Amino acid sequence: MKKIASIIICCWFAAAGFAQTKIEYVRREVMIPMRDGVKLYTVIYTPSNAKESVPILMQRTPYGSEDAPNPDSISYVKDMAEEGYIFVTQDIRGRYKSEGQFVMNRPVTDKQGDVDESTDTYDAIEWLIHNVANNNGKVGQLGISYPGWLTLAAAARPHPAMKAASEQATMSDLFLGDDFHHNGAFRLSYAFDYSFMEEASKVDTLFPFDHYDLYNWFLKLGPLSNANEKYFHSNLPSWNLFMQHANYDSFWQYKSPLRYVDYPRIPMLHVGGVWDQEDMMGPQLMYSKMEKLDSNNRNYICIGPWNHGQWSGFNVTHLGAYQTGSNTSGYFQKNIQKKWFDYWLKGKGDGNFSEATIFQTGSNEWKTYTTWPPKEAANNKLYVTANGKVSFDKPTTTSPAAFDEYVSDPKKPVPYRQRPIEQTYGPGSRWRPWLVEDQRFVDGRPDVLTWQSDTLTQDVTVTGNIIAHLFASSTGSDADWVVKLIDVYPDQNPAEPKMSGYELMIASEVFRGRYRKSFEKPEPIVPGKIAEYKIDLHQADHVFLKGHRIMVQVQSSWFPIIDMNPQKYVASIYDAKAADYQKATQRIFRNSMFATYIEFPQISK
Ligand code: PG9
Repeated sequence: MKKIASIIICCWFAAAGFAQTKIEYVRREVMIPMRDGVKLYTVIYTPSNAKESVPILMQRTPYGSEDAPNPDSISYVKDMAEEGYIFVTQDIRGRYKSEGQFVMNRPVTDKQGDVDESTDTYDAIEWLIHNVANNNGKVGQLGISYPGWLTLAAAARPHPAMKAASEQATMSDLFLGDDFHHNGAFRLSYAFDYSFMEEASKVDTLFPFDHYDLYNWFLKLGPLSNANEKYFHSNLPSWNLFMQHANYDSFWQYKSPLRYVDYPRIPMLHVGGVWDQEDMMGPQLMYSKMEKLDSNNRNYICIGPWNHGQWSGFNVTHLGAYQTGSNTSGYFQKNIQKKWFDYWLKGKGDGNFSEATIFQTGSNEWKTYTTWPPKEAANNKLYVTANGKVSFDKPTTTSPAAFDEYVSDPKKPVPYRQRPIEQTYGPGSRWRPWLVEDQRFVDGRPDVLTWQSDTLTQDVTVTGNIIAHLFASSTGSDADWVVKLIDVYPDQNPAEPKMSGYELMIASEVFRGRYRKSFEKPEPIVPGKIAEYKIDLHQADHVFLKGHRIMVQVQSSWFPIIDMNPQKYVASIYDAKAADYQKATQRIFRNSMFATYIEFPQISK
């Protein structure tokens, strides 16, 4: 199913449409032997008429390399191809045309004799620098998403010839955030689709759903144990592992790059999208983890107005309805990515890179910062208050009745995007832009709470890490909390009529209540007792423009991207029975003692 792969991998196979340039590329396919004898299928494009030796730019992928087109025909690397690089793309072990066994996100082990993605990259580089003519002995690696994580893993234990890397939309910790869980809440529809796609066969395969609207299909599935009983029959290793490791145990911790990634051993450019529907956290978390140990100033980040991997496309000027006002992918490809690799691999340029290059949404301007998030940003607080309002002033009321409430019903979960909810990578899927969908589709639902500001009389900018502090109670003994920070456009918006009244999510996240004290050791919620939930909504740099309003929403389901919390504590949600799923009344408090707020970092002008 190459079609699926070509949609999601965003590697050399992105948007086409450029004329041939002076440099001619010659394609070659080889099987490169690894230290344990397994051979990996590799496609090499070499510039036949380059005047000098050139570096190797490598990408490794689980999505199939055979269709890798000529590198000067795709926007992602076209600028580099025009000036001459050797482009290599390799199927990782066990996928497509490579030998060996595939293990999803096989962790770096550091055990003598073991193979993992860093040793495979090491062996591939060793072979390439000795067997590809006219290379200059310098290798760079890049990739988006799984290929981004492969880059991160390789750079964690780099071959001496590996001189620079750019992980782009890497997944980081798969329990705390990114593809398969967010704060312990299981990403049901994504995990279901993706484990089948990668593990049902050596090549990408779509699960044969018998419904188009998967909201209904997952609702009908009922308890999660039904997935194996009815469909997978314990044949998918990743799905089985999800079912067996309900908490942040040693399995997840061992798998996490937080364990095996330390300082930037080689220069690293982290790239992410603010609206990345798969791996938003990865680049932010990996940048900040490495930054703490970056004594040689080799760690950099770029965040743009993109969904998953959108920066690889040709002339990207919008995401869904959101217009960025300029070609953001072109800017990235030419001014950031190419300059980066040219400097480290070819010695071109002055090497003066900005620590953080961030596209500020709302104002639609590229900004640079010397620290990210900016150290100088003051942590202002945006409170939810009475009458559905938000305010930068803390509520003064001491009334215990200062709360808003709703009933969360597992039989009627809130859809995470407008229905029909198509298969993630299926035909007609609107998965990719869902984080910028107009949130008006949940307006009026009794199980979604909304607070908003008056119309802003001046621009309000938020820059940095947005964190929600929810003071909440539930009548249940477990609960999910979804918090959304939303930019509400003016009801009449002549500049962009389509955006009139639009409710654009700027930041959002889910938190599974049982993990409020520890992801390793979940605890029931005490019914009726107010507890604080600290929920990282990740980073943003956004201007709420004059005339707009700032909105906050809270709800307890986001279905089926997040599985429905039974709302009754059971040791493992994966063993929950149908009868465990119960309605619960949720209260969000807004008095002086229990003041729900959002950390709203702001740089003073
Ligand atoms: N989001 C995909 C993925 C990355 C890493 C692990 C699992 C899934 C991807 O697009 O490659």
